[in-house]
Amino acid sequence: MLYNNEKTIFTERRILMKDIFTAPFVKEMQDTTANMYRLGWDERNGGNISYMLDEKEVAEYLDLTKVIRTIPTGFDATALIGKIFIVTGTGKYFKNVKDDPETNLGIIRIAEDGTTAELLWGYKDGSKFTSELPAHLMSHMARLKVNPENRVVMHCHPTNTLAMNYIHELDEKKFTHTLWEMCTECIVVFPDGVGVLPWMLCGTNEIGEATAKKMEEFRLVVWGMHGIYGAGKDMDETFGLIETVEKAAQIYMLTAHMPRINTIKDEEMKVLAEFFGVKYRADFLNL
Ligand code: 2HA
Ligand code: ZN
Repeated sequence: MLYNNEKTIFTERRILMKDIFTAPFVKEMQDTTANMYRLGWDERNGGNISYMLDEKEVAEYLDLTKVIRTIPTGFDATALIGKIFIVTGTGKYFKNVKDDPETNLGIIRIAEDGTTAELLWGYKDGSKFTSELPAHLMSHMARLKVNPENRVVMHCHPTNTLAMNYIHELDEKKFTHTLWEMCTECIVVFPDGVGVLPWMLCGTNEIGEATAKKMEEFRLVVWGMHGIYGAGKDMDETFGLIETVEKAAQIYMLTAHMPRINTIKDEEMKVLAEFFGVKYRADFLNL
């Protein structure tokens, strides 16, 4: 009798479960990676995204009691125990996510020990999450403390932002100030500015810790001569932050070698920030 009940529940569950390939969060990952690839920000295996999901929503698509395999993360993410993320795979190309999400993406849950990831879906070829998982999860922890709504961490290699790294001082006040000067909307979009790290070895816990430290203050962190990290409450906000920095860097790169005739003045940036009611880094202006 008990067996029959269990069987019924099991059958009902299978019938009620939705197709993961139709899940909005999978589609968002497919669309965003395709878009970033098209913009030239993610050559080869460059870039990675992690997106914290709502457990109830994931349960509509996956049996959360079914762990495919466990993968050690190599660092402590106690604050994220039980949290579920969809994450790009290590060595995987953004170019390929759209056509084969199950190989290039994975859905992981941070296990009870805080140092293991439970694979719930994806990495079909036996691979695992991005080598930059430390920077991602540590950044999630840092941003969640500042903003409990934070869900997305995104890393990429935007061309002009990277080019600017070679000809502009890697000082966060000066770097932010130059970007703010390049488009009127910059100070409104990223009033908290851009954190800057010197060149560091990527894929390590050390760069993860340094990134997370910056993320306590900034939603954008430049990795010197490597790329950029962005964090936000959803895919649009996070993408939009990086897109706006990249646009400003493009204007800078188009004009840096020519005489500057006009500029947005610091008093004007202050007026902008105040008009739009954003809390900005006043110490990054020279007033
Ligand atoms: O995973 O971008 O920083 C590829 C990278 C490493
Ligand atoms: Zn990178």
